[in-house]
Amino acid sequence: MGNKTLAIIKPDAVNDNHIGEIISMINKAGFKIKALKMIRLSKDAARSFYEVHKDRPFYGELVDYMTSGPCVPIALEKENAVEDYRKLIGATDPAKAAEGTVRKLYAKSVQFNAVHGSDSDENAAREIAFFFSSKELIENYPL
Ligand code: 3AN
Repeated sequence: MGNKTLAIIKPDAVNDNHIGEIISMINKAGFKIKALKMIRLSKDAARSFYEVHKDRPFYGELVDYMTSGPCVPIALEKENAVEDYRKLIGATDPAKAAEGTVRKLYAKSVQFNAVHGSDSDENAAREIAFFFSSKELIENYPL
């Protein structure tokens, strides 16, 4: 058992065929996958997911990007999940991301930055519930 966080492999990384490498990095870093799917977000769903950013100048572009192709939301569990996953993915801007992080390897820019990670336990719970019903979250795993 541990804390949960929501990862999303975003449309640019899906389009570039990096789903496998990114999931492998997540597994090797000790996270357990509790739920996973591939979906194409509607504009309304993307607007709602990123509502916290609605007054930011990049909100429209962010919604366009997140609806440009399928993405892969993944509910993860690990002790200290939120912080450890953000360490694994690196800084929002790949130019500032540490060597070996997901964004250093696969992000193209601050906008097309390959992956999402929740920024608090509270947001993780909200974001996981946005993509997954309680029935879709696998309990009693690993065995
Ligand atoms: P993070 O994804 O590291 O939590 P946030 O929450 O600040 O970063 O930003 C959410 C998303 O909005 C980013 N992943 C990126 O796609 C987009 N974004 C953030 N800052 C910018 C920016 N300055 N210009 C364009 N898009 C941005």
